[in-house]
Amino acid sequence: MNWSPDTTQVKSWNEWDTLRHVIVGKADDCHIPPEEPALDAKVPEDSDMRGQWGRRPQETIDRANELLDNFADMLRKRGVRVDRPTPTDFSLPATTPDFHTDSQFGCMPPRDVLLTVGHEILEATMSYRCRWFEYLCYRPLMQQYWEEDVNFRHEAAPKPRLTDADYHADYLSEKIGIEKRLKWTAEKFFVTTEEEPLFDAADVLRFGKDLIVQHGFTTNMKGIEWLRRHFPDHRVRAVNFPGDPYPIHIDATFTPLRPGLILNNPNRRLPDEQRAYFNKNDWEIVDAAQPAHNTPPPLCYSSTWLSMNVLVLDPKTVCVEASEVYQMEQMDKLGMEVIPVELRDAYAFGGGLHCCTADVYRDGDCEDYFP
Ligand code: DAV
Repeated sequence: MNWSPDTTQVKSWNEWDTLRHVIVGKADDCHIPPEEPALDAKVPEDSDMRGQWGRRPQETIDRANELLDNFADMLRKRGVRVDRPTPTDFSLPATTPDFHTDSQFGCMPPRDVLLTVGHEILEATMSYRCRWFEYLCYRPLMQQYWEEDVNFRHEAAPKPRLTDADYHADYLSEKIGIEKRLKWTAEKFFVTTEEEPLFDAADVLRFGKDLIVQHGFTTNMKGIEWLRRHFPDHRVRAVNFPGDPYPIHIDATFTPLRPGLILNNPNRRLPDEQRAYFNKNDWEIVDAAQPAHNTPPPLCYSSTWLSMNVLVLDPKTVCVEASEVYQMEQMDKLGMEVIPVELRDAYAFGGGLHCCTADVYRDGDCEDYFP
């Protein structure tokens, strides 16, 4: 059955086929959560965010929402159906029998929480305590899709305990230093332990039959094994990017644009032995252009490499952040039509154009790109 705007269908097998239906996040009530192990490990040591938390300033929330609304409107004008989450009260603490944290995070980056694979949307375990309840913001949509599409599979991975046993205490010291961080990354010694399966959805890239998953701060090997058992018809492959001192989420590191073409962050190169898998199947891995900025915007967790956190609308068309002139130029040279989208003032709320979206429907079927 082809896609029609009048019926809800959930289906998306990859990152590039023509996008018809998407969720775009919201910045409402977003908080900088109090310190906690996995989150702390990601805050750069020289960041303006160290030691401060609370609700983000209203004018920054309003500005981020203006940009997200404009992005949603632009997609709608191009015929894409856009849904939005329902924010909960993020000032409320997150408390379970196993942990307590004084506030939550927000619902700007749905990509971190929701993994769409075929007709299924899977809620990730998550790995930060402050994001444990974030799936609730998407439940109204999940319920609606479930009512409207009899083929939709709504799944949730086992909620993790997130006790202190989930985190390596070595990462909790104030100053670790980049050199040690890089050594730890190369050794695959990350802040999360192997206590229980953990993964964020944004560590997973969908290449039809293959799911490529980054092992790092937010996804451990047990999380990857859990995905392997959950998707028995897929090949689930773990990848690592040794050049990244703060490895969370694959989508500012490795960006497929269309069958056969991937951008890789030149500071976080995929090791040769892992590259071979792509190269022998005729995939070209190209160094991404440099970011246009030397620093992230204020109060931002992410690096300047959100430049390559793009949303592919179809194999010839890509949304790139409007100030990322070098990335836009490279896309143009690679034969992509570029749609500039202003989003930089929303980066602090959890990421870029890929992060702030989650697929509901793309054309195409499950193909084997690595036969
Ligand atoms: O480069 O800081 C950001 C990914 C956000 N989902 C980075 C990774």
